[in-house]
Amino acid sequence: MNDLAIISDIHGNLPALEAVLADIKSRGIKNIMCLGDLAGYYCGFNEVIDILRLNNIPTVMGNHDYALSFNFGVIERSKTCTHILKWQLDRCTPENLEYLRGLPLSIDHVFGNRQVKIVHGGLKDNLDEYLFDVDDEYFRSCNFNQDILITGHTHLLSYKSFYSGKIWLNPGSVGQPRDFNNSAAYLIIGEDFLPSFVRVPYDFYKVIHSMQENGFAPYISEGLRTGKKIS
Ligand SMILES: [Mn+2]
Repeated sequence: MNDLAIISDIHGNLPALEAVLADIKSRGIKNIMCLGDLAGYYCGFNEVIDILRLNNIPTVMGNHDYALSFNFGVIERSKTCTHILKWQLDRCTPENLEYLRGLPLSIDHVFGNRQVKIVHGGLKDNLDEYLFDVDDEYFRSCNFNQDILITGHTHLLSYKSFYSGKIWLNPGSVGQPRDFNNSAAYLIIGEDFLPSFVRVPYDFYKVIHSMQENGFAPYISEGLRTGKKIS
């Protein structure tokens, strides 16, 4: 059995994705799954979507992907996100728009002898639930009968294992870490089902400069340097 790499929340950050994929390749890992949010925030979104699409990496839909492909780029709670997504919608290739529209809300996958479910947000709302913690009651109320739940969206690393044997994981974000660490984050699940959280440094100034060149306000890219959430 091979290790499984989980990537999430790339948000158009091409240099971060390239660094993470190179790291995954250097470890000889061939199984990769993606928790969505390819779109949003940074300028390299078409290149990012191309890579996931052309490499057939199993990917679920994120809220930014949904907003771009089904909601005219609108995310109601954020003027900044909407402004960027409308810019991306004007430039999104037809192939990539069609690809985003076709992404599933969840994927069930068998890894070793365990059943894995991946979603962008959570079990109650696959697209837009911010899952900061999980307990047995959450699994019960959602009829979660699989073994391993992997969620993204918060951009924060999480790992919790239960007496029942269930495991909950969040790999953090490739393209926009929010844990005060500016290295790209991803997750490897080993053959023993134990997680390794990996950080990969990359040149975020490339992204900051390309955003500047395209006329975006500096605060949008500032978090790439500080590892803080955009406020
Ligand atoms: Mn998201």
